[in-house]
Amino acid sequence: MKESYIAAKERWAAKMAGKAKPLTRSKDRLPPGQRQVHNFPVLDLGVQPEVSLSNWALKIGGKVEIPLSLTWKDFLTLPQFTDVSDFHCVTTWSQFDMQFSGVSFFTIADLVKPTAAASHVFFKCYDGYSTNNPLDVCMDDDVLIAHSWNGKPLTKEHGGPARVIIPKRYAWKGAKFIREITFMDRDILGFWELRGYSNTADPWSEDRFSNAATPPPGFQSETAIY
Ligand SMILES: Nc1nc2c(c(=O)[nH]1)N[C@H]1C(S)=C(S)[C@@H](COP(=O)(O)O)O[C@H]1N2
Ligand SMILES: [Mo]
Repeated sequence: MKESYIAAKERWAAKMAGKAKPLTRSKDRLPPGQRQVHNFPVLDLGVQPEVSLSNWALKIGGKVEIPLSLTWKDFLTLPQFTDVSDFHCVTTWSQFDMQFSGVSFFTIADLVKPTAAASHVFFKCYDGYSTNNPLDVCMDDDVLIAHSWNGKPLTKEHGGPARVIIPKRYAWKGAKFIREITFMDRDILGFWELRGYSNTADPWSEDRFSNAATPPPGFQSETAIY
């Protein structure tokens, strides 16, 4: 087992036990090329699917020992987790100190038990959006499937009933309106990754677009299609 995984799980266990040290935030929290905003902009594909809680299900499968489909009630019965993180959108806005509550990715992984073959995770959403991440990016102490933001249920425009939060990646790597989580033995590209966005999406290295610091010719930006 990788040491980084064990260390992340240890940090997470401390958070779950309420024993995590308060985060000392560096002064330098704004990744290069970003500006801080104090509102919470909405970015979507122009569709905000209406999913009633009674119809909501989160399917989790692929390279796992125990595939599952969680109802809303099942989801809320799982151990609950609250964390504060910063949010960076590739369209250059960042918002600090976002408090999200929900279920940790670690909790989901412990339930379904990814097999040794699992190396990547593919996320599918109720609006047709998708995104992909390496498994080790998801297995971190700050990654969760959130149902609340700042103590209130996530609104539909921000991805309710539930959305994925991966603070160390640009926000497009976090699926709103989450519907399905598939553990994969290979990487497949999601919606924006197929359209010129970086597959790795690290805000600290301004890893915005695939193979180039600037958009490739003909690149359609997020905002252009809204
Ligand atoms: N299902 C879904 N998830 C999505 C998107 C989307 O269009 N559909 N947009 C992504 C992008 S590009 C960003 S920046 C964030 C925006 O989240 P927000 O609208 O809550 O700010 O969600 C990400 N997750
Ligand atoms: Mo975005």
